Amino acid sequence: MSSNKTDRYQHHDYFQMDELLDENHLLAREAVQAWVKQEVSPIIEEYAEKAECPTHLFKGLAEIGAFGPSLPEKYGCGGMDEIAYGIIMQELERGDSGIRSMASVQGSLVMYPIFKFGTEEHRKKYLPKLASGELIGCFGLTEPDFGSNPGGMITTIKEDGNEVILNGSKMWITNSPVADLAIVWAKDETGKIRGLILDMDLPGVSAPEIKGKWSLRASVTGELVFEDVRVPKEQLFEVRGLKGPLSCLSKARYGIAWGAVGAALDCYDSALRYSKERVQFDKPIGQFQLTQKKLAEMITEITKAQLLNWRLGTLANQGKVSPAQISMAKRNNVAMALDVARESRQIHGGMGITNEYPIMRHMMNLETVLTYEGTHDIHLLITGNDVTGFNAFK
Ligand code: TGC
Ligand code: FAD
Repeated sequence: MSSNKTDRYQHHDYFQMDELLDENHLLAREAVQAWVKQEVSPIIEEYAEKAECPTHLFKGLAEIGAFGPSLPEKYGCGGMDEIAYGIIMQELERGDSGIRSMASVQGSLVMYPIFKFGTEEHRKKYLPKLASGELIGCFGLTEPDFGSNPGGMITTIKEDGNEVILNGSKMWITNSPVADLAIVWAKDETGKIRGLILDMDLPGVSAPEIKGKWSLRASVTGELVFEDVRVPKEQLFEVRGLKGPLSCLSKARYGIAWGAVGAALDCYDSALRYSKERVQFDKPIGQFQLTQKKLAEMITEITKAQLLNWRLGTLANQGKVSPAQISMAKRNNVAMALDVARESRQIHGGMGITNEYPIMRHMMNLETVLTYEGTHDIHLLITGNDVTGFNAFK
């Protein structure tokens, strides 16, 4: 039985969605697919097994335009639309959720807030270097005691002349151990949440790695610890309140809604091929109704998620998408991908638990994707709040 480490992946487009895409979208997809095939697929199982981040891929991600694809070209970014951004995330996550994370954090959680909330000087100073991968960034919102409820954070900044003094800690921060800068969210003396661009080399900053993850093993995760860090005031964003970080999350959650479909497509593709090749009781297992039920339901759910993404992207391009619509898509598509991974694992039988196939890696990764950027249940509560007008968080 041949493994999915080979490059036999076929794109699955059951409802002819490609007709809804323009030439730029298709070119972006082709370029990222080719890069993933050449640079990610051959090495990813090994890096995941070693629990090591393939940091050499940052440069390649920059070269294919994965950092800030929908931010303006004048800052060295892609200048593409939101659908192109989504397609890029989909193709990266078909390779691995951790690789998509490398791009999500850099583009949506570091470059986007600098673009949206920074000064023109910030934009000119940081965006081109972040787009080219010369600088790597991370995003510090979550704290040890404040995950789903970031508004409760206890990291603080205190004014002192031309500087602020930063104290506190952040937890579960993608890329923090390898980052050159961090977007950090902290409360000022009036209790308002402020954001700042932090140089990771400043005295008092440390970023110990979090070890022992069984998920997102090819992505590096760490803490951020701040001990009396003196940050120049000009590094602060003007925006105040939780809407600052939450609007960055909207951008990243949008990318995850697309990315999760990529992981699901890879699991489905592998299961479909396996079902035609694997013979039991003298027949390919794809001839059994129970296998067909799994495959038919997988492609149905993938197709529904693809349609949801296309509409989400269209609304985003028109500037009409709401955070609650993004939450619905993130929640639906990640849960769908996890279900597809589990069904795909069953179709692969015992082989499905090995690293000959990508299924267990995707499945384990998706447990993180279900949790970060707002958990599955938090997104359900966002939808509940949106449709009823009643807030059930607190
Ligand atoms: P709430 O009172 O609802 O809102 C506070 C202010 O924010 C505004 N707002 C948003 N703005 C833009 N985009 C959104 N998605 C927004 N959601 C809310 C809101 O209008 C309000 O504005 P204003 O002007 O009235 O002040 O806040 P709350 O404290 O009740 O919390 C709401 C809740 C629970 C939904 C929110 O805190 C939440 O989303 N929690 C989940 C936390 C989360 O997602 N953390 C992610 C951390 S980063 C991460 O995981 C990166 S993974 C990276 C990777 O590797 O890919
Ligand atoms: P908790 O908030 O403690 O939640 C535990 C459980 O309680 C969940 O099931 C949750 O749904 C449930 N729950 C909480 N509140 C409610 C409620 N009101 N009603 C019902 N149920 C509730 N954060 C960053 O800031 N930057 C990053 O780069 C980043 N990268 C990450 C990378 C990885 C690998 C992981 C695992 C996490 C990352 N995160 C990052 C943090 C991530 O966003 C949080 O883990 C997530 O928001 C959930 O917070 P928590 O883990 O503290 O869980």
